[in-house]
Amino acid sequence: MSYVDEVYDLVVAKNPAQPEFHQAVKEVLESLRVVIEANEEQYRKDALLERLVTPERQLLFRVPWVDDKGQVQVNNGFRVQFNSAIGPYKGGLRLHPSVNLGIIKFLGFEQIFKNSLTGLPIGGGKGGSDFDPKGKSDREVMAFCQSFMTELHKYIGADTDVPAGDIGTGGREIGYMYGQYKRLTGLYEGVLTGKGLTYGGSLARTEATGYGLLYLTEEMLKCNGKDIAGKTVAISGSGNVAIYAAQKAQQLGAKVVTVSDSTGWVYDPEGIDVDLLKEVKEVKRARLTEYAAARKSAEYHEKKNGEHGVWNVKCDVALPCATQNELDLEDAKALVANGCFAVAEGANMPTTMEATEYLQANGVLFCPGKAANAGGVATSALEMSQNSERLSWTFEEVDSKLKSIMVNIFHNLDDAAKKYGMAGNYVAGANIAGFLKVAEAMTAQGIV
Ligand code: NDP
Ligand code: 2IT
Repeated sequence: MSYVDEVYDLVVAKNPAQPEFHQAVKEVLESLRVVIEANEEQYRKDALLERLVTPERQLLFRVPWVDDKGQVQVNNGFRVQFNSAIGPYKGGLRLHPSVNLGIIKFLGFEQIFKNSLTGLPIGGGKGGSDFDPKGKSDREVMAFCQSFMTELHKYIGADTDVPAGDIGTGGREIGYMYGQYKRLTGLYEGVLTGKGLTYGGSLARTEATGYGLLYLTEEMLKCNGKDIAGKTVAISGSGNVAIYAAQKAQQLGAKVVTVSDSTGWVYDPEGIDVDLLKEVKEVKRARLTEYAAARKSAEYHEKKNGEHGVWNVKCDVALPCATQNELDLEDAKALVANGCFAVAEGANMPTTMEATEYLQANGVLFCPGKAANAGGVATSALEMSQNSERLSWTFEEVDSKLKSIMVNIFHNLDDAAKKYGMAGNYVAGANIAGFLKVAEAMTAQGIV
């Protein structure tokens, strides 16, 4: 049996009931096959792949907090410190009721390669909790965040592990967590990114993932003889990534016609009103029904099981920006049938493996999340740099660095795909380019 297959089987056997983690590992290992086979003897001897798929450390902890009725609630807390070969662990904290160890491991594993692709010195990690911030008062969110950090602070630090936002964790949550970290440790340091601008945050971090997604998409289209200007774009999600993806798409001259949340989606043929969307989602924390109620041109659709939602809408470019496995084979077929020619993942692993293969087989340009959404963590690394030098850069400075990072990422994965005989396969290119740097650093540092 090949080394790749052996290691994949090992992952399934040793990590039962973690389908998302298996999926992420499979996608990476499959596209590394050529690279692994060329160095199989050395990698096997060093157990390089076994080490790569095994987190350096996994922290699981209890998070008790008191709700507004005086009732004690208990959530599960997680931090997976996956790989520190190229820098301190770096990756977000997801707060969503669906969070479990397998989800955090899939996200942490992806983060290793994503962070490597940014070209910046950051290792891979991820964390979170099954706490649901939705419908909670600010006081309840604060109580949770303080309890979560009371345990987490023992394991993180500006030079060891630097968490940030993800689903359910935005500026409010980062603020409460930072306050508690500072109180417990007495340290005013860049231990979290995505901080507010008054206490060490970076300009453009809020916009970075969505903007970066569009910078990369623009470059991918350009290198394939196409232009984002004038194109129709379908976006899923209506959170941090989706909002700023929509904003930048419009600035680049595209028309964004959809957004969604977990209960429904909006089709707005005149183009999404981003200011209204921001008001509904960032200020009121409300449902998309409020967006539709305030906008004549918008159609609201309740989410139904088995329905294709936003992917049924005719578009040129699709940008899934909500969550994992939200774009399946049927969705991919609908996109191709409607003439969509490019898909770039704003979310982490939003496209199933079957859907990815179908899109690629049908000539759709496909850029995986670990490259396309790397602008968020890249700008987090820029926030760390600013914190270290006790300075803050202008919006333009951060944004122009972000843009050049995204353009570089695209060319790195394009070149890697070509070099290994898979021109145009950006999934393989991203995995190979991300892997090679980490593998070299792991090898150089000996068996640790
Ligand atoms: P937010 O919490 O700001 O927004 C998430 C959006 O996705 C919301 O519209 C939410 O709807 C929807 N959503 C979440 N979970 C589900 C679900 N299970 N089913 C349907 N819809 C869902 O998160 P972000 O925008 O930050 O994150 C979106 C994606 O981007 C995630 O995959 C994240 O890992 C990834 N990402 C985020 C980065 C960042 O910097 N924030 C960086 C790189 C990747 P609702 O509000 O109804 O739950
Ligand atoms: O998935 C991701 O890359 C993020 N949620 C951002 C991580 C970060 O450290 O900024």
